[in-house]
Amino acid sequence: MMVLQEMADALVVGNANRVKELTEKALAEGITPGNIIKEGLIPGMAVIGERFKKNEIYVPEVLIAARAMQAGLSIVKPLLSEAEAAARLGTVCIGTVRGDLHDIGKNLVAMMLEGAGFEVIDLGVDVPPEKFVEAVREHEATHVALSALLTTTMITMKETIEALSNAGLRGSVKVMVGGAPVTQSFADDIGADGYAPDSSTAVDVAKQLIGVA
Ligand code: B1M
Repeated sequence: MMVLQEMADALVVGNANRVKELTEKALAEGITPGNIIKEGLIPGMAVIGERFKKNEIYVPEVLIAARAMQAGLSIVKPLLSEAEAAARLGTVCIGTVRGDLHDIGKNLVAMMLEGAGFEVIDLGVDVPPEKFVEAVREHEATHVALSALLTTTMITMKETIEALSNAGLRGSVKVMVGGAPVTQSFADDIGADGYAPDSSTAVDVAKQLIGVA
């Protein structure tokens, strides 16, 4: 459908007003909120993810595109039927771990996951392990995404995984970790299920962990 292609193109160039207009037009044409997300907003965000991964664009362009995505998403999200909401890929509880206030990278990961079709519960920064545990229970999360930018706070990722285990939730939730000082070998050491060096890869990893191509 033409309007959805135009919406994806407007998102890629970060034109939030145009995305908003086209979202309203698509709704007026009778396109369902779920299809607007799946065939307009997500494909646009997927292009941004690929370009970011190839270093063809940088953080500012991703943030501008994400703002355009939010312009459309904020209109259609409240209109999603229960069935459409249930068709989401999964629910991710994301946060920057206790003691750490860096949130730019975490916000990018949250936006990319939302743009890829996940429900994202953003717990913010300086999030203690108990808050992750509570949120996983409350939202029946499929994934937890932990961000840390300080070498001194990386250890809290391990504590968070332990808290999930102690709460009996470890079997039902996939834990992903990331942030500048985090590595695959650290992720393996602390028993995380996945590691992503950047926000686009975080989407790939989140999907792989639940067997979605
Ligand atoms: Co801070 N800071 N900072 N800082 N800061 C760093 C991280 C540092 C490397 C700077 C340096 O010394 N060169 C250093 C850490 C050193 C270390 O631990 N080895 C540092 C320090 C020391 C500090 C303070 C202690 C400084 C002080 O007060 N003495 C203090 C700590 C405060 C605290 O957290 N308790 C502090 C404070 C701050 C500001 C508040 C001023 C500000 C944060 C603002 C904010 O986030 N709202 C800040 C900033 C901006 C930085 C730098 C300059 C930039 C970080 C950033 O936003 N990068 C940073 C130096 C640097 O990295 N060059 C630095 C851009 C962002 C897009 O990248 O966050 O890596 P990044 O996210 C990427 C990936 O890592 C990945 O995807 C993202 C997108 O591709 N990713 C994930 C991130 N999270 C993920 C989660 C996932 C998956 C992937 O889940 C699955």
